[in-house]
Order: sequence, then C-alpha cells, then structure tokens
Amino acid sequence: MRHLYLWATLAGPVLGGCEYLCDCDDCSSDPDTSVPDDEGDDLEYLDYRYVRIDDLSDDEREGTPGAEIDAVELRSSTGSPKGYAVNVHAYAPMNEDINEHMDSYEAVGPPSSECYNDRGFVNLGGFGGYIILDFGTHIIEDNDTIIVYEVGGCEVDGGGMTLLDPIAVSVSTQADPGGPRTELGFCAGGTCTFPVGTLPLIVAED
Ligand SMILES: [Ca+2]
Ligand SMILES: [Ca+2]
Repeated sequence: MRHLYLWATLAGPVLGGCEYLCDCDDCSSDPDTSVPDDEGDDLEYLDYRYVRIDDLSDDEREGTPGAEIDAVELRSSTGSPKGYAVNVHAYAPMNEDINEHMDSYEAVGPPSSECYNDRGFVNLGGFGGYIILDFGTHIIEDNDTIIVYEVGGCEVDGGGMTLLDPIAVSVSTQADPGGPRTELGFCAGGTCTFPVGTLPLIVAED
C-alpha cells in the first residue's frame, strides 16, 4: 500500500488575498486570480487510531520478562481523559519461555496491576517485543497525550521496587506492524507520558 505524506507545515490553509501572495505592485484588480487552485480541499486524511509500544529493555538481564504493560491512556490537548486502550491488534512477545504474563488484553482498560501484584499486565518479553492497540472510537489527534502505564518504579508489597523497563511509543493510521508510523519518543519505564505533538497528514487513497 502506498501512502502519500503531506507534512502539516506544507498542508496548512492556503492564504487568501493578494496581500499574502504577491507584492502589491503586482496585484491585479481582481485579487482572486492570484490564488492558486486549492486541490487540497478535496483530500481526505486518514485518522490516527493505533498506538504501538516497543520493548527496549535489555536482554542481558537474565530472568526478566521485559516491559510490563498495564494500561495505555489517551488524553486530549486540554488534559481531559479520552479513554483507555480498547482493542489489541498485534502482540509479539519475546522470550516466551520466561514470560508468564502473555494475555495481551491485560493492557486494555484502566490500570489494574496495583504495582506488580502479579496480575493486571502483559509482558513484552524484552527488546524486540511489541504490542499495538487502539482506543476504540477515539482517534489520536494533534496535541493529545498518550500515557503508558509500565509497571516499574513502584514499591511492591513486602518490600522492593519494580523494575523500570524502557519503551518506545509510536502511532499510526493502520494496524499493520510493518506499516509507516510516527515515533512519539522513548521512556525509561514506569508511568510514561508522551505528547503527541503535530502528526503528519496522510492522504487516504481512493
Ligand atoms: Ca491492566
Ligand atoms: Ca517493569
């Protein structure tokens, strides 16, 4: 599938009126004749619906099953909650032999692990593991925030702290793991906040 990318900076609203487009010495009596055809008005853009979490934790830590993903939350530009992940589209864990928590739907819904109480999360298994989710009817928009609840840095009942596992987060308009995606950034683990910023526009194919 071929996708055409139009970056937001190039696809902004066309400036109307001669004062923005030319030197006024060159203006005709009809400024509308200076406005180029705006074919972009007819373009449809794809919605960003999918969030991907990649496990970046080090495989050299023997006996550790990698990042523990408890929940993924989407918030609006104003900080108000839009919702938690609803569906799982792909789950590719690593190190399955040491991974006891492989129910990918543990990453759906509000946080539930209560700091590594041996439930409520799914392991990605170490570097190379990933999971792709969506937020149901909620799309990922410019200036939203995505929060990933990785179980790390919190105190376990009986003492000790859970291990921080680094992750990377990206978003896309399609669920295909091999498709194009926009990286939002990296985090050392624990509760990770990723500002969405301005997403590149992707034109829908006919
Ligand atoms: Ca959970
Ligand atoms: Ca962890």
